[in-house]
Amino acid sequence: MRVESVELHRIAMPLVRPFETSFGRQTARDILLVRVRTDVGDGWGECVAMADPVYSSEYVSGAEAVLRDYLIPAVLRTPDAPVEAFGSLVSFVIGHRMAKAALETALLDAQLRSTSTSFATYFGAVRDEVDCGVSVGIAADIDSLLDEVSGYVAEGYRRIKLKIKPGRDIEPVRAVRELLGPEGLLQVDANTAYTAADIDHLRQLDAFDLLLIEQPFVEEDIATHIALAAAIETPVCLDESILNAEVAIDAIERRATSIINIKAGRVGGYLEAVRVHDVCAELGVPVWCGGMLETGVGRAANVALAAMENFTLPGDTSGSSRYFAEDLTEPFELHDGRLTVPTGPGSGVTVREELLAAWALRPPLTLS
Ligand code: NPQ
Ligand code: MG
Repeated sequence: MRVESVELHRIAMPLVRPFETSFGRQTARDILLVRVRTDVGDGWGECVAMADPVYSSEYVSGAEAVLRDYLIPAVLRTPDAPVEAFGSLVSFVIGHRMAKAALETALLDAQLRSTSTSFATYFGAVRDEVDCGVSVGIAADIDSLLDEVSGYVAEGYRRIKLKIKPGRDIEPVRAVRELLGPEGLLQVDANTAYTAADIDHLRQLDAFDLLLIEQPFVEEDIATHIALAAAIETPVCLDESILNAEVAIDAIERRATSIINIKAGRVGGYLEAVRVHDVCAELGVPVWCGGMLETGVGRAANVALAAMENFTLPGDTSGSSRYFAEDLTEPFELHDGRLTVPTGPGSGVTVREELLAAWALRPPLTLS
């Protein structure tokens, strides 16, 4: 495979409902897509960075700049390299994992399409469908929260994740636990909204039989996660803190986390995501697939990843309609609370180019 050119597409997609987390309220998704054009065909990757640097230090215009100025030029200087060499090709760039992941995924898609191999086969997936959960934003009040959760339960979602923050935690969780009954799978995600002073407060969550509490403290603060994990029955799960397989091993060995959320964008790509999966499996730590409000391009790859053996908890792999009225690819639809793992070459989905043009924020940038 020889890379001939790389395109950056920037599109806007309205969300079907505002999504509020401890870091703010989103009403639209500002999306950056990478297309690689090679002598054996095209490949697509989606950058999961948000419009603003509020989930992590990355943001979409920054990702676009580092792709344009560093990552894409590095690939164009070594256009024959297989995707497995991409990590070392761009290791001179520190961080910028979401930007790297988008380009690596596009290369992987092109490479696998050329040999008619699916992402799932390449990852070593063991399932042909995956259990789906849904992430529920912070609601205006308990009644609207219960309405929203009831709708997702009716759609078949197998696990509910509530976004929480100080002052919007114990009572919403209590209400949703009552709605779901004792058997319903329920977990919470704080997106770093708490501090060490909140450990006693968070212990109240033990009353609600949660699957886990996700990332209560800032990314760099492994120590406070260790302290919470020792003080609480509810398993602690890290998201933002887990930047690669080595950090995962360290956090597990120090007992900061007993379950891990894997997002390929956050760890620099699907190849590293597979490594995180593998080290967690060796250490007996279950994982689940996170989500970043992806279009069908990113969703397809996530569903393939979630079909690996140690993804034993339902992921934030929701249906397309959870976020978008219309998807950029063929839509992902739940069947009995599950999504079907794509089997076609590469990601197995097709970008609807007429929508790409209709939703473009600006003309694509082509580098060659
Ligand atoms: C999480 N995702 O697990 C993230 C955070 C998140 C599905 O809860 C726009 C783009 C809005 C990406 C809101 C879920 C977002 C976003 C939240 C990611 O922490
Ligand atoms: Mg999270």
